[in-house]
Amino acid sequence: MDENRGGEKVTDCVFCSIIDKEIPSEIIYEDDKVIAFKDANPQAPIHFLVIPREHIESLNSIDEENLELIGHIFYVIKKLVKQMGFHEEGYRIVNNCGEFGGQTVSHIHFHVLGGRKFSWPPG
Ligand code: D5M
Repeated sequence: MDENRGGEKVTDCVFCSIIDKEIPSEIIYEDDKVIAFKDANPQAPIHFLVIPREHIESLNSIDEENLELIGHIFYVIKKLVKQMGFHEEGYRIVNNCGEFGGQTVSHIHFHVLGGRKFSWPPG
């Protein structure tokens, strides 16, 4: 188990298993607070997820203690898109929250999508 996860592991959580390297994933970035890895079901030429090591179920579970973490996630996204070279053409960040929001994995995650033009409104 990852001793640096910042919270309890949830045994039936696929993203906790990715953090603990119990299941394979294409990790593109990690630090002591977050990891980023390629989405297994990409919806764009570039599609990765950024998640906290701490198991937080969704945006509904965020409180004041998590504000720095959420800011860190967005700062990591900004650095990664710049490093990967698609910051100027633009990109989309998505957080699906709850059933109506389309959330299928109950470990908060931010989708980063790029490499094509996106339409609005989303489906
Ligand atoms: O998005 C959950 C996303 O998580 C969805 O785009 C697929 C992705 N996913 C699920 N399992 C894996 C593994 N094992 N590796 C990489 N990506 C994965 P949501 O917003 O909850 O609908």
